[in-house]
Amino acid sequence: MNAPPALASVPPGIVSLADHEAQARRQLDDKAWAYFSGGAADELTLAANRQAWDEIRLLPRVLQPLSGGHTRVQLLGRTLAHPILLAPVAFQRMAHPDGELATAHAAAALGAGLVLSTQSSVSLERVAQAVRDEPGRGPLWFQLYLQEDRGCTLDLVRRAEAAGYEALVLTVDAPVHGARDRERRAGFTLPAGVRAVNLEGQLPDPLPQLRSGQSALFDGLLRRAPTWDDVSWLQTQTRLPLLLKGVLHPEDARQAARLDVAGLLVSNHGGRTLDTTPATAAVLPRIADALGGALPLLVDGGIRRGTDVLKALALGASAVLVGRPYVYGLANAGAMGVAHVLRLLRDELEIAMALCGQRELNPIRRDLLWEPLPPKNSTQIHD
Ligand code: FNR
Ligand code: LAC
Repeated sequence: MNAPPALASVPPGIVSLADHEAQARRQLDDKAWAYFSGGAADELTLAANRQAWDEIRLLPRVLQPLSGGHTRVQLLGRTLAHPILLAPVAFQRMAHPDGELATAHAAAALGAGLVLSTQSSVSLERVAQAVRDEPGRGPLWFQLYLQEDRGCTLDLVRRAEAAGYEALVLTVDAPVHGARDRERRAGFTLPAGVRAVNLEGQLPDPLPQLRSGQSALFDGLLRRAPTWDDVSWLQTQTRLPLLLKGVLHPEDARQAARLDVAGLLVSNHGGRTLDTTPATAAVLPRIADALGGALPLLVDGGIRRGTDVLKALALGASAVLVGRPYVYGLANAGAMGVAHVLRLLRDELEIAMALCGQRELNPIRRDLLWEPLPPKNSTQIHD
């Protein structure tokens, strides 16, 4: 691995996550930019994720006691310093030579939870070893993609357990890549030296000979696509808590609760899989209502401000994850950049809490969210 410049610093004038994004655009080549920033198809969900947080208005309370306030939350039996985790993002050495190692160091220093991708470009063992003994670090979770061969899946699970990961996050919304038009236009391929190192040595089974009329997708690539049975199977194979990432339908949330999973990540994969799904900010309260507190909920997609974090918690999440913003921080200044992104978000969260009269995050007042009244004298229109 190339030695990075010792403690690169964040360029002056970067004071928000949007500033990091603009700077990263200058930092990354066109292909890496297309991969990290892009979404699926027309990128409607990608845009909707952002827009939905922006459209929710906060209705602050004044003159509330604030002294002794803090951002601590409870999650899976642990107290976290704050509710911001780093979402699994593949191939981070494409953003910076230190890749996931820099990200992990920054997360540990800032007490942020880290979810490492199955497709990380630094091995899951190296990442865990670098940070697992850091005092004050947040949770260390491993994101799992079920491999076609269940033996290979088990191998990954055993490695994650042995390395010290504390939960598994099974991603269920991407049995196949979305239609990544932006990547295809840019001619995206992984640069030399950046690989899914955790999966090395795994040879995919040859695809079966298709009979006429069979689909290369359903009868080929997806012939062993994961199902709910695999979730139950996985639960019998590991002592680690299992969370599901990528649930949007309330009925799927109920099914997950029936299987007694440890938690749900309400996510549309940052708009990278199925385009035209609703924004996660719109889905979250419906899932929260469907579950009535049965499972801890986390949410990601378009979270860029401390106010977004506060809104997510008011809508029923216990914590949030951010994806692209920290990768932009990584591209801009390595570990310092990731730490800066986390610091900005947390500082903004504290300011938002103080200005909303919210000393703690639990309990959080639902009436913090503004709901416009229907227009006065509006008449009900029946058809
Ligand atoms: C992702 N995401 C993702 N999710 C996952 O479960 N495994 C993975 O390997 C990846 N890889 C990945 C790569 C890149 C470049 C991006 C942008 C995203 C999805 C990620 O965990 C998360 O759901 C979204 O990124 C959240 O949205 P924001 O914060 O990026 O808007
Ligand atoms: C992605 C895959 C790796 O979103 O999850 O690029």
